[in-house]
Amino acid sequence: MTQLTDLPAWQALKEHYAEIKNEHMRDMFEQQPSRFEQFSLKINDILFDYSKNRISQQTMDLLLQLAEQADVSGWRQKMFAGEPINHTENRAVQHPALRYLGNEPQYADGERIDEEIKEELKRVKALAESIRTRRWRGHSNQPITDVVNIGIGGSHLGPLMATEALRPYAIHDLHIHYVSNIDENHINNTLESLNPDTTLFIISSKSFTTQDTMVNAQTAKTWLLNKIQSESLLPQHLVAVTSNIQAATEFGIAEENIFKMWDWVGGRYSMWSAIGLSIVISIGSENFDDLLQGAYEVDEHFKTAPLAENIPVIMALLGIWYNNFFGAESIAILPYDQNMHRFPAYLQQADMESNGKGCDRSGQTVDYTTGPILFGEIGIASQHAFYQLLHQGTKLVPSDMLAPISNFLCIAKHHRALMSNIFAQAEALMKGKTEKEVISELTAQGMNSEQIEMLLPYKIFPGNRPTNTFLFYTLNPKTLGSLIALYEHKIFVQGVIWNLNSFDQWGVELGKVLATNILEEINAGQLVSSHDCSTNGLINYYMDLKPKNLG
Ligand code: G6Q
Repeated sequence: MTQLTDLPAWQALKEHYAEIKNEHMRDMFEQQPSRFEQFSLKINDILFDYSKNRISQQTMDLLLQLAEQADVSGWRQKMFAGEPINHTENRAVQHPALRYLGNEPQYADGERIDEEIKEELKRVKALAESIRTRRWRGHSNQPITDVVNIGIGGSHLGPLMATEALRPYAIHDLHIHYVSNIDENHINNTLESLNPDTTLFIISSKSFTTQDTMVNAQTAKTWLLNKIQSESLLPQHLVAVTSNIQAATEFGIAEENIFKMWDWVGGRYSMWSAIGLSIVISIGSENFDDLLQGAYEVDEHFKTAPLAENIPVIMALLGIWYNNFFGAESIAILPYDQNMHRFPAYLQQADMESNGKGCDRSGQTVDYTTGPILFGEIGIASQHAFYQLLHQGTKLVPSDMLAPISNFLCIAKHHRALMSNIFAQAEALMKGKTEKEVISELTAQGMNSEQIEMLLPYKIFPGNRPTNTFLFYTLNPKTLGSLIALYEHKIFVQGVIWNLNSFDQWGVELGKVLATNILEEINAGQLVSSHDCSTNGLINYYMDLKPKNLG
C-alpha cells in the first residue's frame, strides 16, 4: 500500500494548509454568510454544525479525496461483512451486529452470529425485567434494591456512562453502582450502605482473568457469604458476563446466570452486548431497544451516506486536519448536559485505546502523528477551570460541544442560561477579541490610555479556535445510542486513514502482566535488587514502611 503521506491528497492538503493556515474564521464567516448551511448536517434529531472550523470547501474536497484514497469505503465494507480486520488478534469487529435491526444475516469470520445475539439479548432482558418487577428474589426472599457492576475498562466505562446519561429513564427504587478500582476504597465505600440480602453483583469481564475485577469479585463473594453463609444461595446474588464461561463457573457462578460475550466485540465497544446488563436493569428493555435503534440508524447512515454527507467521516477528517496538518495534539469533549458527565471519560478510552498506536497495519513505525490526547469535562464546569487555555493558551485544542435543546424538566431559568453559555463560548473561541474591540471596551469602562495600554495585551483573544457543535432535541436513549455510534465510526475512519489496527490493545495487555512479577516480590517480603535503582528504592521504601498487618 502507498504510504499515507505519499497519497496525492495528502500532498495537496500540505500545500493547501500553507495557504489557509493564517486565514481567520472571523473573515471566513464575513465572506460566506451561508457557512452554517454549507457546513452542517443532520441525522434524526441531531444537528452537527462544523462551520466553526478552519476549512473552506476546498479543504473539505481534499479531505474527502484523502478518505477515498485511503479506501475508507473498502474498510467499512470489510468491517460490516465481519472480516477479521483486527489482524493482530485475528478477529472480526462486529459491534454493529449487536444493534443490527434489519433482516440480513450477520457474520463474524464467516460464522453466522445474529441468532445468538438475539438469544443472548432475550436472556439479558428477561433477567433485567425480573429484577425491575421484583420477581427476582434474594436468599431471604426480599427483592433486589441494589445492583453492583464489578468490571473495569470496557467492562465498566460504557455501562457507567450510559446509566448516568439516562438517569431520567431509570427506575428509582433500584440503585446501580459501579466498582472498578482494585483499591479497596472503591468496593468498601460502595458496600458500606448496602445490604447483602438485597444486593446483586454482576461480574463483568470478557476474559474473567483481569486482576482488578477478580480481586473485587472475591471480596464481593466473601461479603455475601458472611451474611448468606451458604454457597448454594449465591446464585440469587451473583451473575456474570464473560466469554470465559469455564472461569466464571469455577468462580462459583451458576451456568444459567452467565451471559455470553464474544471475541469479535472489543471491550470498549461492548456496551451493546450483555456487558450492558446494568444499563438494561436501570432503564428497562424498551429504552435499551431505543439505545440500540439510535446506534443502528447511525450504522446505516455510516454505511450508505455519501462520504461528503457522512457525519462520522466528516468528524474524522476534521480531526485529521488539525492533528496532522495544524499539529494539534489534543481534542476536548465538552458536554453541556450534566448527565453526560462520564461521556468524555468513555470517549477517552474509546479513542485513545483504539488509535493511540504508532505501528501501522504492515508492522512499520509510522512517520506521522496518530490518535490525539482526548480530554474533557462538563462544559459549564470547565469554563471555570480549563477554558482559559482554550481561549488564550499557546496550544490549539479543537473541541466538540454537545447540548440538548430541551432536557427532562426543562426549567427555563436553568436551560436558557445553559444554552447561552454554549453558544457564547463557541462564538468567542471562533471570533476572539481584537485590539480594537478591547480598546473600545476599556474606554467605555472609563479607563485612561495608560491603564488601557497596560491591560491591552492580556485582554486580546486570538480566536480562530475550532469547535464542532452537536445539538440534539433531548438526551433520550435513542439519541445517546446515535451519539456514541457517531464517535465509534469516527474513530474507525481515523484508524483506516492512519493505517492502524484500531481494535487491538497491546498497551492494556502489557498493563495486565506488568505488575505480576512485582506482586510476587512483594508477597515474598524480601528487599529487592532486580530492578533499576529507582524502582528498587520505591519498592524497598514501601516494604519498609507498609503497615505490619499487610504482611
Ligand atoms: C477494552 C480493553 C480493556 C478491557 C479491560 C477489562 O477494549 O480491552 O479496557 O475492557 O481491561 O477486560 P476484561 O473485560 O477482560 O476484564
